[in-house]
Parts: sequence; structure tokens; C-alpha cells
Amino acid sequence: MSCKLGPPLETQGTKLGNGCSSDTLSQTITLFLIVKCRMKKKLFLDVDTGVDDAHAIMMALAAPDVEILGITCCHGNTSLDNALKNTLRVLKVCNRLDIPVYRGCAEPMIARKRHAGDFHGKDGLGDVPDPDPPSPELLKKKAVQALIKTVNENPGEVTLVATAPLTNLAVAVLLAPNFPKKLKALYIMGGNTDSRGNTTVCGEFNFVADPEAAYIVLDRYTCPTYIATWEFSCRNSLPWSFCDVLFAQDTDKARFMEKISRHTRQMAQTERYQKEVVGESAFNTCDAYALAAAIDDDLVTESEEVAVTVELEGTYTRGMMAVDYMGLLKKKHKAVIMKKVDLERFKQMLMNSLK
Ligand SMILES: [Ca+2]
Repeated sequence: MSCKLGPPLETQGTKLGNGCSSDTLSQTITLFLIVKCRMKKKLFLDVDTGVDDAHAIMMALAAPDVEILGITCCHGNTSLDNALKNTLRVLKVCNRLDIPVYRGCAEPMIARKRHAGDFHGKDGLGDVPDPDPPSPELLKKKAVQALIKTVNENPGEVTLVATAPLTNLAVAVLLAPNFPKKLKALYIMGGNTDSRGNTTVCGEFNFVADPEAAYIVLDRYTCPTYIATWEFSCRNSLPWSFCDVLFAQDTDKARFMEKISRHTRQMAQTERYQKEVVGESAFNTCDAYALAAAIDDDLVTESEEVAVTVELEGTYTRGMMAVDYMGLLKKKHKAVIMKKVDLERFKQMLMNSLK
């Protein structure tokens, strides 16, 4: 987190009317700013833990100035039950089973349920057996209520990072229409800008898996909203040689990540996947971009602010994000669409996440 203390006070040494010297005042203000700088950034995560969600969670856990207030799980890459188990598994590897994990929505609002089992493995984490899984008794119920309660208790302070189909978030705003106004910001991995699909002809997985939810969230979350789209993640992907270096770190976290990533690495070599990607096939851990941008204000180096919505009716385009460059939708709220990141910064964050 960057923090600037501002210019020095020009009034230093003068006496104030209440008998308090401006030196004391200056010191107090400096102390206040230092404390504020050291305050942790409060994050709440909404995930469907597959391999890239695991990267994102581990990145958040490794960041020194970040506090994770809770994690809600949703259907998506795999079934809700698997997403819950996988999330606990990731937390266990990081020794952070103290973070509450909540059971969210098991199905989309209206759409037919779909998973990304081909890519992430049937269990969502590369089908590598877990000989000593964390107890499911650790899991908590009522994800949506927990999200609303946490945000209400920390008004203006919580950054919500959503790396799953947006069902939990949509249900939350239907139950509590004003709660998004109390969010500091929302970061989403999902949608697309160039009609490039990775699931349907024109659709990205998270939005296609629950188009109605994505529509509701883009319409009703009027807090600052940042979107890491499919094409953006492809264009900012990393060489496979970096992936080798990342996983070669001599830590349990790196060994775990290498193990659960084997299946997705194989899938990334398939002809089908080669057709999905924009540009060269490379190491693309989509969800980690949204998370990295949420914790590092200097990560995104190029972006654009545009009103967006989601196509709900098209035969080929249902679930596609529509980008309203012409302003025809007359939407006041615009989202920040990420375009480029500082790749060296991102690489360092990935390396730190497995240390
Ligand atoms: Ca995800």
C-alpha cells in the first residue's frame, strides 16, 4: 500500500490559541497518518476455489498490510461443496484456518448450472487427493448474510474481491439494496471486452455461469468497481518459464501449488484452450489479477472507465459483457476496466504468495 504523508507543515514552532504548540500538533498529525498507513486493508473474498482462486487467496494471505475478514464460497469452477473444501485446504496450507469460510449459493439464479471441471479438474483443484483434509465443521453457513453484516460493521472500509460467478453478490444486493454503497470498492474477475469467449462463443466463464447475477451486480453495485476481464488477463499473462521459477521455491506452499496446477497446465496445452486464449498461450492465473489490483493501488498501469452491462437474451452472446463506449445506456455509474498491469510487480506478488 502506498501512503504519502504530504508536505511538511509550514506553521511548525508557532503557538496555537489553545496553548498547544504547533510542534505537538504536527507530531500528532504525523502519528495519526502513520497509524492510518499501518492500518490493514480490509478484504472480503467471494470465490469458487479452483486453481486461480487458490493463487488469489494465497496472495491476499501473504500481503503484510491486508486483513481478510471472511471468505464466501459460490458454485462455479466446481460444485459448492468442493469449493468449500478447496478453500479450507488452501487456508490450511497457509496456516490460516482461523479465517471464516461461509457456504454461499449452490446454483445460479436462473441459468442452468455449469462447472469448469475440464479445466480445473473434477474437484476444482487438479484432482490431487488430500490425505488429511480440514474438518468440514469449520465451515459456517449463510454467506450472504455474513457479507452484508461484515460490510455494515465496517462502513466504507471493506474491499470486496469477487472471483466466482456473482450469485452471492446479486442475492446480497437483493436482500440489502443499500449495502454496496458501504463498500470501499468492488474488484471482479469476469466478463470480456472484445466478445472473446472462453466458455461460450462470446462469453467468459464467471459471467456465463450466472448472467442474471452479473447483470444485477454491474447494475446495482454503485461503489467504485474494477473489472479484470478475460482478454485483459490473457494480454497480461506470464511466460511458462516464470511459472517454473514460481513453483520451484522450496516451500510447502509452492509444492502445493505445483501439485494442484499440473492438471491445468496440461489443459492449457490442449487445442481447445489454445483457441480460447487471446494472443500466445501463457501462464494466466486470472483471479490473481483482480486480487492483486485490490491490494496494490499501483499495479494497474492502464485502464478505462466505461459503463457496462451484461447481455441476457442473445442466442450466441448471453452472458457477454456489453461495453457502452457510446454512452447509449445512460448509466451514471461507470466501471474501471483494467487494461495493463506492471508485470514485474505482479510477478513479485506471486513469488511472495508462495514464500
Ligand atoms: Ca474463480
